[in-house]
Amino acid sequence: MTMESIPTVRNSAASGVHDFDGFRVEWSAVSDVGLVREANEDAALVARQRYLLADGMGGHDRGEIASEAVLAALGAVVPGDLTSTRAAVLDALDVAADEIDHIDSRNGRRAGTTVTGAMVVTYDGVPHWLVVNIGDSRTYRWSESELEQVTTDHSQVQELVEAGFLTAEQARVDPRRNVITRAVGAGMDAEADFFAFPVVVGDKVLICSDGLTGELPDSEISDILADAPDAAAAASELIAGALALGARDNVTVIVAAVSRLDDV
Ligand SMILES: [Mn+2]
Repeated sequence: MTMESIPTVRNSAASGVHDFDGFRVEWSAVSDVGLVREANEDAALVARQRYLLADGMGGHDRGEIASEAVLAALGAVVPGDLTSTRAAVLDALDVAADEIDHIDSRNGRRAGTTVTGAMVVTYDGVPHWLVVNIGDSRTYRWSESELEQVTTDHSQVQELVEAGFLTAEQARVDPRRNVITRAVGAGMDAEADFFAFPVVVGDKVLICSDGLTGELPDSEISDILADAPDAAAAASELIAGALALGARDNVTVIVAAVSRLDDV
């Protein structure tokens, strides 16, 4: 048996379709270095029923190695029912954390990475999105023209929002917005949050790094998802929107749009 080798998307774009259980997921992933950073420490990985994104940190290639490591570990999880997939994701995160802890850090910061994304699993026999998150990359659900942030950021400014000191919009532009409170590696807490919701025809799932949400407010993200004719157009317009506003960080997006297989 040969292992499926899944290339990551970094400084590149990829798109395709996955069919399962009467549904079609049309997906597109784009990862751009932005206009200020010299290296792209973000990466995305898409495989059947797996839509994953990581934003690495550490400098001197360490961020790239860390994001690559967590995506390789999670990309190897074969989605099944919700409970077993969740357990497999936790095991894969342990493997990745161990690997990232061993990345050389003699001349600088310890390597680490955020990770978020969605896997299609079954729950009570019904296809569901299982969303995982560590850090301040985000997974959103766009449903019936409404954009909902599924994940909760693990960041200092999110804690200030929850304590009532900042509004979400103030947090988005606050100078402390890059301070995260959980990560895989970097000597940080790597506890993962999980969320689940049914796969619904017409929904779009957006997975993105903070390089998108630091530039574009949710209202503009929602408009782009509403107006774009397909997943590839949505992904490239989101990236273009961040670039137009200065793209001070790496920008990576995955858009996954659900349709009924009978309709295509
Ligand atoms: Mn970032």
